[in-house]
Amino acid sequence: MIINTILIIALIIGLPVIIYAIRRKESEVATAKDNNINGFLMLLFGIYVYGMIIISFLSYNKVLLPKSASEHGVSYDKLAAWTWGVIFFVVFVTQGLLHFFAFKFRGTKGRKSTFISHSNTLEFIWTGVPTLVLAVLIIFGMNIWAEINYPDFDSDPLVIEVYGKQWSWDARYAGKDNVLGNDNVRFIEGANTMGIDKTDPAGSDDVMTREIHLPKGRKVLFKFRSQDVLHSAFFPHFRAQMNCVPGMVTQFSFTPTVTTEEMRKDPKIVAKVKHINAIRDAKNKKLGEDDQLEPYTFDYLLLCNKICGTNHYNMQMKVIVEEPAAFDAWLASQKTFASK
Ligand SMILES: [Cu+2]
Repeated sequence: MIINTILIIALIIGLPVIIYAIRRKESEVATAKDNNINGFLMLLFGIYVYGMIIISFLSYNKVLLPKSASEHGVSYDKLAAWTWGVIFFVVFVTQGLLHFFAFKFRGTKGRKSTFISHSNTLEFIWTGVPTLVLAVLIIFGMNIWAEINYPDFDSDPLVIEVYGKQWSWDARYAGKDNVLGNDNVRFIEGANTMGIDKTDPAGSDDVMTREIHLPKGRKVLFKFRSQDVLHSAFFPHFRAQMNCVPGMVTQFSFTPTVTTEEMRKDPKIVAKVKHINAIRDAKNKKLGEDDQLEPYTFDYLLLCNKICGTNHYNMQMKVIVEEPAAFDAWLASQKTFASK
């Protein structure tokens, strides 16, 4: 709302200036008045840009994700924070100087610019400083990349397969043997929505589910497949994403560290849920008795992050992180592929 108002005000102020500039054709040579107008407009525009940045930070920080719910997510967030910190520092200084110098050195009769053909000192500074800063960021980033993408597979991770298709997800647990049975798109029939091979004994104890349960503190190794087009399995709260590619298996591993119940008590989530429910309450006042919206409760989600067709938005699956005992009880209560 505030942003819209500011944009409209900016347009109202800006339009007459543009129209004035277009209509005024008498002279091609800038007068002292033109130079002053342009100088001050550059300064004003700078103040406007900085104002917008500050307002956006204040009004939109509530839509940011809460703290990471996975082990690697903490280093991932640290890397993101450092990168943003460096970017904002550089932008604040350079953009500010750009507007200020455009104002300070606006055209003045009789003033000429200095001609500098080359300066070794300047070349050294503007090559050296970015090289150093980028090298630090890249080395830091590559370490975290390696930590996330080459996890220690000897730690007996829980194997879960995620199968994307237009437009829903299926999940499969590898069962007691922790080995997924073979699969093929040609075996898809009736309840066998993931195409599990009936002749492979490793598949008989596999468990197909419509939601993902994860035990807190245990490493999970996800195997991703797609039935049709490119999908992308996106777990925003765990800072994890991997493409699901037809014809190949991709993988990603993470360790959940915060249960759903614990995350629901996080102050940021409490505020978010309160905000969403206030919107729902307001809507409910206008809706009939049969169309009432249910109150929202927080849940982790698996989303699709590739625009994969008309119902792309509908590709979501609930993810529940719970204590290991509760997880074991839930998995034991599920039917295996053989018993289906
Ligand atoms: Cu998709």
